[in-house]
Amino acid sequence: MRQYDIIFLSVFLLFCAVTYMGIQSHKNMVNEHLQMIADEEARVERQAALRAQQEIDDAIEEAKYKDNVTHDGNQESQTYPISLEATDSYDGEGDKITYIWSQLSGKTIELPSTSEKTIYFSAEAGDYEFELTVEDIYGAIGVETKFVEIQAEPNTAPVAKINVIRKEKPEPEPEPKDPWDGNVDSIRVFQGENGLKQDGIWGKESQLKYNKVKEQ
Ligand SMILES: [Ca+2]
Ligand SMILES: [Ca+2]
Repeated sequence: MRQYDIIFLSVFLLFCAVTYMGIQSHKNMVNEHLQMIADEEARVERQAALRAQQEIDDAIEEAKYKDNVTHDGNQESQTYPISLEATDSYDGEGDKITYIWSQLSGKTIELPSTSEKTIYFSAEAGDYEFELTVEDIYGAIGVETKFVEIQAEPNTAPVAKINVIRKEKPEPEPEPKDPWDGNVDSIRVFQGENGLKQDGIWGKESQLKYNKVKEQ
């Protein structure tokens, strides 16, 4: 092979190698770009799904009946009185309708009736879901569910405050009336036991002594 041919062949092979590498590099770039598009589409889909779920959650929150147990100064009572009313239910033709109540979620409540137009019961704090089914005489039915959120009895902690002042413990107020309803004999017995016979019928010393004895 002539020297000229060798040079030409070498240049050609180098050209082929560079071209191949260029094509591979381009393919890699295209693949990376396609992957980025796929990732972006997946991200958009995830966000759309999250938004849709959030809208459902917001709608449920908005439709919820919310209230809390009334503060009544008794920590033993933690229930909330509830009435579920179907009074706004109606039939387009004015057909007679029947009512069926059921509880779908939440701490189980024994409903006093499942077929009255209005039912009453008490529930503890928590989340509940109730369902009302109305049925006309043709067997056609309408259904509505209602979310109820009852929060715990509201309560705040008491506030502790200390005042420091210079003051001696005051003497207890004397009991002005004797405990024997003026029975002099009984008063005299008490005074005799306590060395107070010189204190009149029910003097101040007797009153103070009686208070001290009562405190012991
Ligand atoms: Ca209470
Ligand atoms: Ca009807």
